[in-house]
Amino acid sequence: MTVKIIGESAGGERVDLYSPTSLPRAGGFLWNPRMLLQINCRGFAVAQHMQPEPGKYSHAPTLEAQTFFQPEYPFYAHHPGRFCYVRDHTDGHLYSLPHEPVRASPERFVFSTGRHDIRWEVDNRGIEARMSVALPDDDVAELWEISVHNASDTTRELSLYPCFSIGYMSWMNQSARYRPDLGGIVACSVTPYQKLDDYPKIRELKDCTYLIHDQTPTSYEASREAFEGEGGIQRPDGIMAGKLGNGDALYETPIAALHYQLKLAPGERHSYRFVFGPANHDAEISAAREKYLSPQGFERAHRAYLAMATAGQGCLTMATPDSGLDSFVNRWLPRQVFYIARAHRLTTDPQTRNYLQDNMGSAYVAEQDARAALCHALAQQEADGRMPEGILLNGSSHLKYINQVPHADHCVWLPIALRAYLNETGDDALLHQTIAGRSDGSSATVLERISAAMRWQLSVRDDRNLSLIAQGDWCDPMNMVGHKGRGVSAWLSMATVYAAREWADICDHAGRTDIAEQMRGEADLIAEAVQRHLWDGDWFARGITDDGVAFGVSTDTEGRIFLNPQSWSMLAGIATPDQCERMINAIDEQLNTPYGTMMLAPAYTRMREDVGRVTQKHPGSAENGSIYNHASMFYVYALYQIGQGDHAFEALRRAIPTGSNEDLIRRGQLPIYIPNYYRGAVHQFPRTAGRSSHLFHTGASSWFYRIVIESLFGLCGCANGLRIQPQLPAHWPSAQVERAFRRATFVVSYARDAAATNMRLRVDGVDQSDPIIRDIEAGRQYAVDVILPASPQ
Ligand code: CEZ
Repeated sequence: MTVKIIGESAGGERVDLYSPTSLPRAGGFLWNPRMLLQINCRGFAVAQHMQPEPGKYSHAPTLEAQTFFQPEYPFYAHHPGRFCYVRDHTDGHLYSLPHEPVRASPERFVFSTGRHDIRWEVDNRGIEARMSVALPDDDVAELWEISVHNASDTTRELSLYPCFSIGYMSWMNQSARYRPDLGGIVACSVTPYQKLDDYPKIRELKDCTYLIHDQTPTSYEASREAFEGEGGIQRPDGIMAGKLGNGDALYETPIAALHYQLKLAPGERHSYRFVFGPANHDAEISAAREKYLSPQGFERAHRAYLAMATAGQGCLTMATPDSGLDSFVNRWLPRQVFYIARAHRLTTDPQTRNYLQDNMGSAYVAEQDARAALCHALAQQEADGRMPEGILLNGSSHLKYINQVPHADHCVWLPIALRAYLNETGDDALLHQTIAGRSDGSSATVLERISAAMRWQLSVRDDRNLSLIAQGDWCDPMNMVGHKGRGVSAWLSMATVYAAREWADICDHAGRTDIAEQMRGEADLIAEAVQRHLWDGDWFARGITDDGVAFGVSTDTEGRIFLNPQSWSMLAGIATPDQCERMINAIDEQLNTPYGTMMLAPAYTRMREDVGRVTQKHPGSAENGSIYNHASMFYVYALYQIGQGDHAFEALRRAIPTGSNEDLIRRGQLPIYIPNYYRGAVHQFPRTAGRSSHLFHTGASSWFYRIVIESLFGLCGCANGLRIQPQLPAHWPSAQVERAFRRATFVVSYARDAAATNMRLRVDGVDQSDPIIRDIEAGRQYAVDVILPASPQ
C-alpha cells in the first residue's frame, strides 16, 4: 500500500505533509490586514508588511530572491527562514527544525497547516520538538512557540538555537546587538535613500527587526558571519563550539540566534515563546513584549485572530462524493478569497481589474467589502468615463510601474463585479448611490458612472468595430500587439460585448431601458465584427496586430490557439453552438492537461515583437502557456454558462491536486490554495509540467468560489430571490450544501432519481415548479430538496 504524503488532521481542519523532501517547496501562508507570512515546509519564509507600502524585515541576500513576482521562489541556504537547531548533547547529534538549514533526515516529520497557524513536529531519538507560528489580528509580528518533550526514559541534555534570518538590510546603515533591556536581539538599519524629500517617509519606516524572548538565553549571536564561521549555515561554527559568541553586528549582516541549554527528565516538556517582527523604535518593541510575551498574550492574540478570520469564512458548506473538493471549498478557498481582497495583494495601488475581481469574491465572503470597493473604485473614475489603471487605497499612494502602462480593459470588470454583488445581495439601491468623483469633483450615481465607463469602453474600437488593445488587456504582458494604436484584442472585444450585455440587463431591471438598448446595439456591432474578422475555422483568433496580422490562428506555429477568446466568445453569447463544439474540441486536443487548461499553445519560445513580452516569459510559465488558473476559471465559468456541466466540472477539478502522491509531487503544492498557475507547455517541457507557481495572489480564487456557488450548485441570487439551477457532474449521485444567502440559510439536498426527466424542487416539503425561491425571510432556515434526473440534463 502506498503511504500518503499528505493527510488531514484536527477533524479536517488542518492539512499535514509528512516529509520535508517530497514537496520541498510546499508551504502555507498566514495573514492579517497588515501583513503576510508565506512559509514553506522547510522553514524558508517571505514576510511582507504594509507601512503603508510593502516592506520586509527579514531580507534575502539579493533583492530579486524574494519578490512576489518571482513566485516559484528558490530554496537555498541563504534564503530567509525561521529555524531552530537542536544539539543533542548525549551523542552530539545535530538537526534543525523545520528541516533547514541542517537538512538531517528526521525520524518523524509533520508540517501542519491550519487556517490560523502553522506547525511543525519533528521527532528524533526520543525528543519531540515542536515549532509553531501564528499572527496577531492586526499587528505586524510573528508569534512563535518552540517546545521540546523528552519522550525517552533517560534524562537528556540539549541545546536549542532558535535562529531567525534578518539578512542584508541596507548599504547605508545596519547593525544588531542583544538588548537585555528589551529582552532579545534588535537589528537596526536605515532604508537606503538619496532624496532629501524622502527623509520624512524614511523616518517613519519600521527599520528595526527584533526577536524577543520570554526566557533569557544562555548565549546569543547577532552577526551572521560570526555565527556561521567556516561551517556555514548548515553547521555553524557558533553551534559546533557549543556556546554562541555573544557578539554584535556593526555594519555587518545581522542574524538573530539565541541559545538555550536545558536538561529534560524523562517525560518532561519545556517551551519557549518568541516574537519576531519590525519596529520603528524601542517603545514599539517593549509594547510587543508587554502585549504578547505576558502570560496569556499568545492566547489572547489567537482569540482576536479567530474573530477577524471567521468574519470571512464564506457562505457555503458542501458535502459531496468528492471529499478533497469539499475540504478545499469549505475551508481554504474562502480564506484565500477573503485574504486577497482584504489585504489587496499587498499593494496600495492594485490594478483596477484585480481590485474589481478580487472584490467580486468579497460578495461571497464579506459583502460590505464588495460594496465599499465598488464605490471606492468608481470615485476614481476619470472625467471621460474610463477607469484608471490602478485604484489608490490611501492618500499617499500613487500609480506605480505596471499602473503606468496603458491597458484597455479596466472598465469591463465593473458590470461583471457588480453583477456578482447584485446577485448575492439584491442591493439595487447601490445603483442610485451618489459617488463624488476624485478627478473633477463631479457627483454621479453608480448607474451613471458605470454607464459612462461602458460608453468609454465601447468607444475605444477601430473602424472594423473591434476593441483596441493599447499596451495590454487582461493579459498585461501582451504589450506590443497594439502599441502603435491599431492592434485589436479579440478577448477584449468579446469581454466588452459580455460586459455591455450584463450592464444592459442590470439597466433593464433598474428601468433604464434606454441605456440597455444602447448597450445592446453597440454590443451587437462588436459581436458581428468578431464573427467577421476573428473566426479562424475551428476557434477564434486572439487578436490582430498593429500591422494587420491575425494571431492565435491555425497557421501560427507558436501561440496557435489561446484559451481566453474561446471562453469569452461563449460567455458573451457570440459563438454559435457549432462554433462552441469546435472550440471545445480544439481545446481538448491542444490545451487540456491533467492540471487544467493551458492558456495558449504551443508556448512561445522566442520573442514575437508584434505580440510582446508575454512571448519572452519562459515557455509554459505564467501567461506564456501555463495552466493560468485565472484564465482556466473563465473557461470553466463559460462552460457552465453554455450548459456543459460535466466538461466544466472536469476542468474545475483539475485546478486543485487530486490527492494522489504522484499528482501532489508533480504540482509540489498542498491543496490549500489555488495558485496563479501550474507550468504548462506539457509537450514542450514535460519535466516541469504541472509544477505550481506557489503564488496565491490570483483572480482565479474569486471566480472559483463564484463558480462553485452559482454554477455547480446553481444557487445563484437574482433580483427576486435564489434561483436553483444546478449542474452537478453526472457521476455524483447526491450532494448536500448549506448556503447562507440574504441573511437566511438554505439547507439544500440534491439527489438523483432515475424516474425524473427534469429537475424537481421541494421547499420545506412543498413541491415548487418555479426555480426561484422568492420573498426570502431573513433569519429563516429553508430546507430545499432538489431532485435531478439520473443522467445529465
Ligand atoms: O500579473 C497578473 C495581473 O495582476 O497577470 C494577469 C492580469 O490579468 C492581472 O491583472 C494576466 O496577465 O508580467 C506580468 O506583468 C504578469 O502579468 C504578472 O505581473 C502577473 C503576476 O504574475 C501576478 O499573477
